Amino acid sequence: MKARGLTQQNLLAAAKTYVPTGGRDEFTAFASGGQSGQIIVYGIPSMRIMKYIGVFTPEPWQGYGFDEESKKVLRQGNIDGKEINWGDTHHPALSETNGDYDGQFLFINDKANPRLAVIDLRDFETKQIVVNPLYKSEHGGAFVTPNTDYVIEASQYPAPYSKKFVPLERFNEEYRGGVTYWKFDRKSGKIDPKQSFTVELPPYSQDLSDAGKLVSDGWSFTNSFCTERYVGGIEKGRPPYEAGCSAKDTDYLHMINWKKAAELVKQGKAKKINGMDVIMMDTAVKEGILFLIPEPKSPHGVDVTPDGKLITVAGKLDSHVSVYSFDKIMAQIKAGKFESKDPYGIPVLSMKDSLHTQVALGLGPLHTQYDSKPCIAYTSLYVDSQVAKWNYCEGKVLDKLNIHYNIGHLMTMEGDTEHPKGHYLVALNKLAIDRFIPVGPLHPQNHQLIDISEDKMQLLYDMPLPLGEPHYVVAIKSTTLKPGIRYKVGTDSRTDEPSKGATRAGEERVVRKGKSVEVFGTEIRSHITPETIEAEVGDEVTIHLTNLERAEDETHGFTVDTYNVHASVEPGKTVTVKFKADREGVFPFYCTEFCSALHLEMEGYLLVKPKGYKEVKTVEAKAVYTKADYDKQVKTNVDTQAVIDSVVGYITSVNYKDFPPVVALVDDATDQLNRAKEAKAKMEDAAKKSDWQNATLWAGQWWQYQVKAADIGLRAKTYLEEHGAKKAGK
Ligand code: RUQ
Ligand code: CUA
Repeated sequence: MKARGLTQQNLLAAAKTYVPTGGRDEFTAFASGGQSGQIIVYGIPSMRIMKYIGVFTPEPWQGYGFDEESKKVLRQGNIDGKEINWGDTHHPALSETNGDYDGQFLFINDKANPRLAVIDLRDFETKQIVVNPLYKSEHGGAFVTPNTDYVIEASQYPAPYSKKFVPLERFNEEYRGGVTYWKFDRKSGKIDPKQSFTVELPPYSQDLSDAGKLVSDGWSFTNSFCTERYVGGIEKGRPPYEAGCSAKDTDYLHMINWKKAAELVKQGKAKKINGMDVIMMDTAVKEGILFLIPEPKSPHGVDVTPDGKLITVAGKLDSHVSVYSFDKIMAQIKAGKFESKDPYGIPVLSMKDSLHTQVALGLGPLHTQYDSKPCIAYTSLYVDSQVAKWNYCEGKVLDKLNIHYNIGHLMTMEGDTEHPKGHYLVALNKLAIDRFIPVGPLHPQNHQLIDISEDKMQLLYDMPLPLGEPHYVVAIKSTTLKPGIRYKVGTDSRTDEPSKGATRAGEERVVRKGKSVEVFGTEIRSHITPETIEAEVGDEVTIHLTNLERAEDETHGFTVDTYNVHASVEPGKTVTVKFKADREGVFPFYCTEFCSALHLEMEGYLLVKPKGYKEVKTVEAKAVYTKADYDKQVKTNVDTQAVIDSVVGYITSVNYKDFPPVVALVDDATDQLNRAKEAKAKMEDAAKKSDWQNATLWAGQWWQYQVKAADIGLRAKTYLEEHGAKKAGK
């Protein structure tokens, strides 16, 4: 403590966040990567980053955007044919079953280009991107309904639904907002655009949304920040947007009965616009599915309480949070008691009659999350740079904690579900200022971990995030996640279907048809088959690679010099890379993951010959190995076999079959040893002919397989020892 200049408080905080080697974090967080267009996965409380998931942006490590399967997903995000290679991700949402996280799927929106992505948590890969055909930007997504029937996405900056130019003078008449309900089909793991629909809304600059739960299930809530419908234009002498959009004291909370809306669509009461079913405002009003409630002032977050009874709204320019009562709202709707109508004829409820309470929290309240303890909520105070803990039932402030600095969202564990888990809170701060080692004018983002298990909140840890602005993050109990560790051999991981390029051991081949060269290859420690690929300038080269490994974490990579392709080939996966061999030359290809002792030897050549190239006779390589070399190698192999036998002896002496990761390792080791047999047979053949050159090389290959088998075997042995394997039959 002294040597490092730490306080006792520091040590306690360290003890609360420390996860020892091999340990697991209790919660797994999925953070929006902001302008990076990715998702960042990290553990809580250690705040160790586990993974980036490529979503709207190419991510080379995963081959995302560099292999054909993932390019197909990325290109689903083209807007009217325009290729987009980034996204401004804001709100990740985990799939729910009965209002609680089920650990199956993750959704995230792109504010800049109105898109939504689906990530499958069986492999943490992006499987689908859908483009909203009506909006030009969106912010109020992704939020799921309690059984993930729909993923909610609200527009942000109003724009005409059409793709045509419409002058700003027609803002009130032709610019529109909306809320889209994307239908999610859990079986296929995909959004079904045909079953999705939108409710047309006035051009009020809709903002965040949330789905009702329990008593309020079937409804969704979306706020807005510019019901002034102000159109700026400082260059024309008009006051700017920020002044015009905050002129009024209140904006509108939109309430939509989405269950009834879905029925209206089924009854044919929607209008098709750009291929999407849209419930127009007049229909929504006539059918009684759309209502407005005033909310103060320039509101931002809207968050439904775990019991679904209350809705918390925070206004950036108001020092209060406003808590609305769903019961009180429903009573007015039932009684047909409305205060007024907005310019589009939508009924407006009384704010006073809808409020449960208002609590003065501090300056710039933005977002609210809930605790596992009843009635406890936490709200971010952007201007004050604080987290406020308060009681929403009784309307009183309980505690405040300074954070660093200018907090936007905050997040408690499973804090937007019906059963928040309490314990920790993460503050997502807009500024870091002086918290970290200076790394230039662009500072890291700062996620701060806060202990909320006691009455007083305690700041535990600062985590710098080296990507875009963190908007929202969600955290789930780690044990709810059940990701796989390998694919069924030959799987296209983006579609989860068998790949057309799937290739089994021994069936590797190159198929040439005119200008096309199609390679069906495999990867397994430590070689790529085939090792030489020949093409002619102008050929279209397609390379499918199947990773034949079954052992955990035995990923291989693949790249070809100059041709801008890269694949990450996890066990069982089949990946395809494609390029035009548009220049002659010699292009090494290799595995990019350090996968074994002979990883560097996991290599080969793409040879691109000029057109009409004439073969020159190749000269036979001169023999360099003698019988003595051969005998020496064979002795090494026999000694190695003794090591393998002892490891096998240990593994089979214990209950290894009770450990699935070990069973997979044993399968792989057996594979390698079977291949060793083939190499040994070839060796013996050559030896019979006294071809000591080839006999020595095949003996070496036999040894390579042995080494790999031994390597796997030793890993299995370590695993068994560390996981308390017992003598078999005991
Ligand atoms: S935002 S700081 Cu959710 Cu995009 Cu509030
Ligand atoms: Cu496979 Cu390196």
